[in-house]
This record gives sequence, structure tokens and C-alpha cells, in this order.
Amino acid sequence: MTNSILFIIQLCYTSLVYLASTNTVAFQASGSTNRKFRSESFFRYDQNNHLSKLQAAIPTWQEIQEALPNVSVDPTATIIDAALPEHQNTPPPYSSDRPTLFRERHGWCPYSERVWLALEHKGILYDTIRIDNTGPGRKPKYFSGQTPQMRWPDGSIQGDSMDLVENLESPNSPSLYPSFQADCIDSSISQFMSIFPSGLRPSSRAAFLFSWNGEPLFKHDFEKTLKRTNELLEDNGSGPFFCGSDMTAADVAWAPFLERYAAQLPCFYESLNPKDPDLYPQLAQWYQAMETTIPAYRCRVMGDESSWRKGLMMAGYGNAGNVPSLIKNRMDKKEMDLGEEIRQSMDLGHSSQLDLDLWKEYSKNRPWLASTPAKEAASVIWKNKDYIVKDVQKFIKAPFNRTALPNGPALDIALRELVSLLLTAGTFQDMENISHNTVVIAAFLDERMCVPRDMGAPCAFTIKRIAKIFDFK
Ligand SMILES: N[C@@H](CCC(=O)N[C@@H](CS)C(=O)NCC(=O)O)C(=O)O
Repeated sequence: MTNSILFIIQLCYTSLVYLASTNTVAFQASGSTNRKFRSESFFRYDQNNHLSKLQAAIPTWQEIQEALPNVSVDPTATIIDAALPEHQNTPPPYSSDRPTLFRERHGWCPYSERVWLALEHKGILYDTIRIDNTGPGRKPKYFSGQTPQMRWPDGSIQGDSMDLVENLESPNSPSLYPSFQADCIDSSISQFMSIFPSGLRPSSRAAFLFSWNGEPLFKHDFEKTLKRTNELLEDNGSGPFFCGSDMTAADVAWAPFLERYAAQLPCFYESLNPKDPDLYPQLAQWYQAMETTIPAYRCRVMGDESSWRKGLMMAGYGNAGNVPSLIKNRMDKKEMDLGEEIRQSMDLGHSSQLDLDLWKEYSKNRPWLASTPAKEAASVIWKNKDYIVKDVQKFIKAPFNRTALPNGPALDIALRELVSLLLTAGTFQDMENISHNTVVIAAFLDERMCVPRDMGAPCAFTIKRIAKIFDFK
């Protein structure tokens, strides 16, 4: 059994602008006065390396493991990152009783997302091999062609996302091709290619955005696509999904692309918002339905807006250039607005009721998952603590890093304190005495995390929330 290695020890985000620049941490809540959130004496322990008192107060990794029974449950399915040296040359032993999905490794490839969503929604047990297809020579020796592909239990290999989604149909799982919607589903899937812009530079992390010259499309081209998508939804019926009141293969085909557009288009142009209920009412209703009623989508497969924005800066913007400052400013503003929104509701606990409800549904038949998104975030940190430590160490040496990252015992304490906070109810009272290093580590993870690669959006949000409630000054 090979564990999923989620925190990839490779530079994921080329541009890391760290939040902290000084050691003073102030609590910033709108409508309230600034308030230091931790005592000076607590702070001095950190700085002078007198860590024993802290060590005693914070649970050990063993105690944390005991508080998370799910981490000891074997998930049966295997997830392998084929970019790791040990998996480059030799394929892992394939299962003969469940399918193996080859999908793009970061969760960027929208076509891979289609198949991943179908598998997760149907609750099928499957193995995963994650493929780096970002450049020549990076794919493992035993894989060629495009992602996604499926190796079926009989040994046959098949590609093309929608063929795979269709082949997953079985009487044992919820159907994505109900026969009474067959015409609507076929026509909605085929219209995707005529409604989305054509002749663009292919890119996993920036799909249907850039022309071959590296420039984004004009605003009116994007608007035309959104308008026609809205019309298609309207012509199809009352929704909220493409073909009626339930998610079908039509939604699976469109969702990954519309999801990226919702986060990325508002960064390119002012007032270009696919979720605008006045301009695109049916589309806004579709987003709402996907994000609030499909547990597997919201809890595991959907990326978060921060990650899609960061994706635009990776490996260069457009044709490997820098992000224009106007666009970078819009991205920063969106992130700051999100922080403000989080601080407005800081007393409510780690997750919204919606996230708790959908997580409950999603984790119901998956005993290897924790019972809440915050506990699942804690579990992912627990499983990957050694990788996280190595990742932090890379940035300790990096010259562009403008904040002091904890290292050694201080880092260990900060990680354990973060995990133990994730195990509480998550109200502000729980976090009042949070230490500076713990906020730094929450901010570091928030910056480094790629959703859905590392964890589902509701889980990642619980870490982001801690990072954003306590802002650096
Ligand atoms: N029509 C295919 C398209 C798949 C596709 O374009 N995959 C891209 C990643 S998003 C890919 O593998 N690109 C790398 C390559 O072509 O080598 C499908 O629906 O599965």
C-alpha cells in the first residue's frame, strides 16, 4: 500500500508572496478594535527557544493520532504520484478488481476532473496514478498519451474523458445518463465545444483563456461564451442543472471548465463574473446547485478560487511571462476580500453548516476520512508532517522569503498546535492564545496548498480561515 504523497516536495507556486513581514501579529476584525491576540510572555518563550513549557501543553503526535481514528483505517485504494523517482520506471501492481485512473497530478487537467468527479460521485473504489504532463520527458515510462486514461480491471486501457464517464455507468451506482434525458445530455455535451472559445493555446492550468500569443481573449469573447452557456441552460428547461433537477453527464462535462472560469475570468477584466445573477441567471443558479448539492464535487474534486488564481501565476502567465500588475492586483484584492469575509464570521467555527452537512454525506461511506472538514485537514497534516517539514525547510533558505519560518522543535510545536486547533470547535475563543509560529505555519500551508491536489476545498478552507483570522502587521 503506497500512501498518497500530497505535499509535493517541489516548487508548486513559483511566486510566493508571504503574508508576514514582521513579528507583530494583530487581530484584525472589521468593526472591532485591533487587539494583540497573544501575550508577550508566550512570545518570548518562542524567541528564546524555551520550548519545554509549550511542548507540555500541546498534544503529542501520538495523542493526535489517537484523536483521529480515521488515519488508521486502510483506504484500500492506492494513490501514486508517478513523478516520484520510485514510480518513474516501473508501474505499480495494477488491481484486477477495480479500475485505475491516470489523472494529471496537480488536479489542474479539466478532462481528468470529469472522470474523477464521476468516480467520486458514484462512490466507486478506484486506484489513482498521478501523471506529470506539464512538459516533455516528465511522464513515467509506462504511460503515454493524454490524461485522463483508465486501466480497466481486465487490463484494457481507454482514453477520452467522456467515453470514460459513460463507461462507468452501471446499475450499482447513481446514473449520470438517465434515459429520459438522453437527448438533452448528448446535445449539451456536444455543444460544449461550439460554445467554448476555439483556436486557443491548450493548457491544463489555464484552460480556454489564452491565445497562442500568450494574451487572454478579449472581454467580449468571454462574455459571448458565458451568454451562450446561459442560453443553453435556459433553453434546456428549468434547471438548475443542464438537464433537469439532478446532475448528469452534461454537468460533469462542463463543470471543470466553468469552475475555472468563475475564479479566473474576474482577474482578467472588471465586471466579468460568470456567477453574476443579473447577467447570467441560469448560470448563477447552476453554480449554486453544483457547489451546494453535490457532496463529492464540493468536498473533493472542486478546486478553490485561491488555487485557480495561483494557477494563473505558475510556470508563467500566458506564454511564460509575468502576470501584468493590473491582474496581479485584482488577484490580491480577491484574496484580501476573502480574508475580510472570513473575519466577519470568525465566531462561527471552522466550517459553515453547508460544509459540515455535505462533508457528513461525503464521508459517510468512506471510513478513512475524518468526521469533519477541519479534522480531515488535521489528518492530512498528520499523514504528511514529514513532507511539510521538508517543504518548510526549503523556504527557510530561500532569499525571497520575508518572514521567519519556525524550524526544528519550534516548527514541530507549531504544526501540533495547528492540528490541535483543528480538533477543537474552532471558535475564536479556541484560538485566542494561538502562537505566532502557528499562524505563520497556517499561512505557509495556505500559500503552498493546491486544492484539490492536497485536500478538498472545505478542508483547505479551515486552514485558510486560521491564517486569515490572524493577519500579520
Ligand atoms: N479529449 C481529451 C483531451 C484530454 C487532454 O487534452 N488532456 C491534456 C491535459 S488537460 C493532456 O494530456 N495534455 C498533455 C499532452 O497532450 O501530452 C479528453 O477529453 O480526455
